[in-house]
Amino acid sequence: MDSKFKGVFPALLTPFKADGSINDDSVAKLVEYNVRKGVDGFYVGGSTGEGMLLTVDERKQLFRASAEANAGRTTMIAHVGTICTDHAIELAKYAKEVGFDAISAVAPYYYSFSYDAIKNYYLDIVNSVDIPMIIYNFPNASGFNFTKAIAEEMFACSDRFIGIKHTTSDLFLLQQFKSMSAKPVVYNGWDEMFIAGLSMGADGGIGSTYNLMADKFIDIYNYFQKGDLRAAQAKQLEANAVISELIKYGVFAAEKAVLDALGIPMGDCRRPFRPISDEGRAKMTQIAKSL
Ligand code: MN9
Repeated sequence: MDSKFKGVFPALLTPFKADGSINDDSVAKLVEYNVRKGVDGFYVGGSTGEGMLLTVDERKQLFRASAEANAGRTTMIAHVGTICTDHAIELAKYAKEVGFDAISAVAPYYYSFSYDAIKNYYLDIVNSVDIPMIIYNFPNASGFNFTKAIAEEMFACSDRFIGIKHTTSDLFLLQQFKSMSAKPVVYNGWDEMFIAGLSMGADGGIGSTYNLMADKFIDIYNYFQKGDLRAAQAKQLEANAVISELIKYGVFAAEKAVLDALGIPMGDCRRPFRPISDEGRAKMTQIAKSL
């Protein structure tokens, strides 16, 4: 596996201006802020990035703005998943064109598509563009749970499948993915369990809370690699003290409020997400000072 896919990847938040359009300027600031902290790459336009609430054109705008800001310094993964295969293909082609290293997609949701439909969705996407694909396994959101057997079967169809972003607390399954003959790169999806995911074999993590505290996750990763589990655990507990507050107020809106307080204007989340409460914003301003 290519080592550029290992490590700590913020699931990039998408900043909006007051009129609701994407704020390219803040995309650049947020990318810069995290590149300087030493992240290994970015996962753009996924759940955290409100990808499914953006138009296809906006998703392209986000890919372009983030790739330009990154300027080849770290590994870029574009989330192109949607329920419409044609849109996903259009996004995948665009991601490749603006320099992304890989694409990723959640399984198509809402219609309870058959396994055959889901498999062909992935194959249609990977056959449309010659960059690697990282499957996004998020059963709570997509309604479809990859098993090791299903993943084996899909990975056998194309060597463009290189990894799995695993957003469930089933870390036995994470380890089972790691034991596949295709040797996929596997990312931990719940930030609050990063050290646990690493213990079960994760090669890194993709997370929303990394946007504002990547340093803590880089520390967890590095301590873990050195075998200093006590120090890694202490950092995880520090991160979790923050995460437990973010979750109370709506995680993405709360993360945006912390970044606002740190000087990167993020705006609200897109409707139907609700804006953060005044109480939540005050709390996030306090958290920003503590970081
Ligand atoms: O991409 C994120 N997943 C979702 C990963 O938000 C669905 C996580 O980073 C969580 O936001 C985070 C807080 O629960 O672990």
